[in-house]
Amino acid sequence: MDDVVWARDPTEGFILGRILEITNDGAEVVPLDSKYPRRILPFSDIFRANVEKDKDYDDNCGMMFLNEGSLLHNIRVRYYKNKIYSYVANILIAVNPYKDIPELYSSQTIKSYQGRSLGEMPPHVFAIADKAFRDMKVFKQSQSIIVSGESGAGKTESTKHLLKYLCEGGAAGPIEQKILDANPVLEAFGNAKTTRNNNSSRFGKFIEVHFDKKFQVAGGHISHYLLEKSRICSSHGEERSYHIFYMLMAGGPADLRQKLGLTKPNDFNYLKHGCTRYFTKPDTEKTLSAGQKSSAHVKQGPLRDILIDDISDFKDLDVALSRLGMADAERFQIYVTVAAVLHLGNVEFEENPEDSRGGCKVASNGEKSLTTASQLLGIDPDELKQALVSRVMQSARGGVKGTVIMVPLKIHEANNARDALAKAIYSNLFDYIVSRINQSIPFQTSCYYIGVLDIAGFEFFTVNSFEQFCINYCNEKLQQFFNERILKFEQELYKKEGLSVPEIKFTDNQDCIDVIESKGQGLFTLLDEESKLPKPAYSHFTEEVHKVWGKNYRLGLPRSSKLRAHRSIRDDEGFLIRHFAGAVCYQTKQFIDKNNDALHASLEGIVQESNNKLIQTLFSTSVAQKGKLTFISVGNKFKTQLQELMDKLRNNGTNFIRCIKPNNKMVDLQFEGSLCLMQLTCSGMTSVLELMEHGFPSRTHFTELHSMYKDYLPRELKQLAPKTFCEAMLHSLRLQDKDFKFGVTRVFFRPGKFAEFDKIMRSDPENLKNIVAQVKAWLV
Ligand code: AOV
Ligand code: MG
Repeated sequence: MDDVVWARDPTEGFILGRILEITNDGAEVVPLDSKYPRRILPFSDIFRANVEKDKDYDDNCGMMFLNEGSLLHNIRVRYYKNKIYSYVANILIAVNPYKDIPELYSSQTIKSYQGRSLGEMPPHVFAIADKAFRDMKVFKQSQSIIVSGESGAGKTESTKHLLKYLCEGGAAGPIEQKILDANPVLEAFGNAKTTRNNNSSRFGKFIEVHFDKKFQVAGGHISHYLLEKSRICSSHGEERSYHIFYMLMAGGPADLRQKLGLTKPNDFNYLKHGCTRYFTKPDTEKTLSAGQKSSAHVKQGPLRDILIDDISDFKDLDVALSRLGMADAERFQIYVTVAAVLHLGNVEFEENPEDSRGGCKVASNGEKSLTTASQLLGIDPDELKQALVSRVMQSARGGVKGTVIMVPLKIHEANNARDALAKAIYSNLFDYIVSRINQSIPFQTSCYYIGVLDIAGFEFFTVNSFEQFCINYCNEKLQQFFNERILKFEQELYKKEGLSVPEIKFTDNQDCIDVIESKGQGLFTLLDEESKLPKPAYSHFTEEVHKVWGKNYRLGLPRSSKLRAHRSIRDDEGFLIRHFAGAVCYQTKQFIDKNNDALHASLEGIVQESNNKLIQTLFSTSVAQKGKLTFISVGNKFKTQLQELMDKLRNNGTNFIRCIKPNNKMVDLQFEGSLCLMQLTCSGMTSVLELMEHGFPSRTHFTELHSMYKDYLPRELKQLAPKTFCEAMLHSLRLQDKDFKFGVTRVFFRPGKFAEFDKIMRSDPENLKNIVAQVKAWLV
């Protein structure tokens, strides 16, 4: 089989074949399986293969040939054996199994990973959690675990398992329980069913678990990023809005629903254009009381996803909120606020024939909703009405103060004002809930923390808007950090330590980041400048973008306008960015709206003066400046938050988990090769593998190794200088010379070899005696 190669294939990713003939710049390959056609491929699409029947590797670096073909093959073979995890050196690859694998996450399994080096046990998220925990202790440094991958790849599930490991490692005390309780709450308010994932997180989060000086859990902190606001006011097709809306209607007690005027999703404008089903697990249904069963809207439509269960999720949410310290009254206020958003959405407008300036009024079928919404929000219905259909402006003429004038709004303007209010209420509620969770898990005695980042991966859809722009910018930054930590750092280290390892090429993406965030003229700045103009227009913004960055390689015209090469840009278009993971066209149409967090002043004023205390609180922050501002930049806030996050990540030790989605159908046992390969490439895994083929992925300072193991040895050996100690140890063990190398300050191990070493050191005392004897012999 030695002439067998991996040949690139558009659907499988790679298939096995034999080289028939070498051509000028490639070769003709005949696939082993005759169902695939022969092909002529460039050398960059052909890799050496060494396929042993049924064999797979825990660490992809353990294979004989490290290349894209063998990586994909190993991951595929393992996937079909239910081994969803594997390593590329210290990076964990996790393939979403889309099914429960028994025992994979049991408490027993958790125990079996405690205190074990990476590589000693089969690959697992628990192994990464334990590594982070041990690194925190040994290096006295906070740690981050960066979980990435595209929508539905399994980031949030992995995050939950990591937190469970960190919090349940000992006995889960009250603080640990609260950190775990945060999750159902965040998911209820921040997750939704999309076409890609039935439980898609529509926000990013960084969850810190803080430890005291005894390395016991001391508290926690959650930072959240970019809740998707457009979803609050609309959902389409098979998608839903945030789970909480459906949970309340499906699972809320009858008297609560009655007080809140909640009927069924179909009755609400914000929900009715999307999927309006509730989800219930088949077994939950059996346990429902007869009364619940007969209520018209409990059983709607087929049971599509047993993982979402709106009825039992509501119960879990309610319990979690109360354990987090939110008593009955506060929880009630939260549900009131959620319901208010829905009623607000039902306030419709129609032309006002009595208004000569083309203004509008609340339509007759919207009056009732207006009243309900006002009641729930604790505000006067007439004032709300007034604020929705008109806008107070200070005339520029007329001296210092200016004259206050009322400008009537057109129907679409009133719709926008209403939606802006609904979005502000809901997203402020989300902020509030996160801050309440944070209050209940304070961390005064913290010394170090382990932070888990769960944020959406690179996105490119048919239409990409401001949300994709922000998330892809974030991924661009994270990719740079990954390159910095793994690739650049690796090369520089080898060089510094005097190890000769060939240079690896990777594209630095700083130039792309510059286009987006640079101070004077970055896209975020251009957008903010446009937003501050008296009459901002997306077409003008788009023009500016091309004027400033048109000559830069990273920026281009969107595909559709490229076809009409020399015509000017049409105003429904935008720009294209060549990201590290591929080119994406952004449609700028809604950039200006989506980038603005400000409510118009009259609306802001009303909610601030609400006699509902929660509503008042939601709008109490920065009262002073906010009331006057007409523009609050979403992009700028995100940029700042991301900078803070990057600063944290740079100060911490790092662990990466790359999640892979095996198919788009959300089913088990289906591995689509090319889809997986693309994700491996986008996440930088294939470049890492290339680097590792020649490298030494685990390394430890002599002093660290010395302090880790000195206690296993008799006193006379403990006193050796760290470097001598390490040399003596390694040469005395049965490790082969090619498996490790001595640098200037550290010892380097080939993949998996450090675990072997660790195992020998921690083995039984008899074996240790042998080692001591060998060390002594080596020293003389
Ligand atoms: P995501 O967080 O990466 O997407 P999730 O973690 O929500 O993806 O995973 C999506 C679904 O895949 C889950 O609801 C589970 O049904 C299934 N799944 C994921 N990991 C596992 C696992 N280890 N074992 C069993 N099933 C799993 V997004 O939030 O959309 O970017 O915005
Ligand atoms: Mg998620």
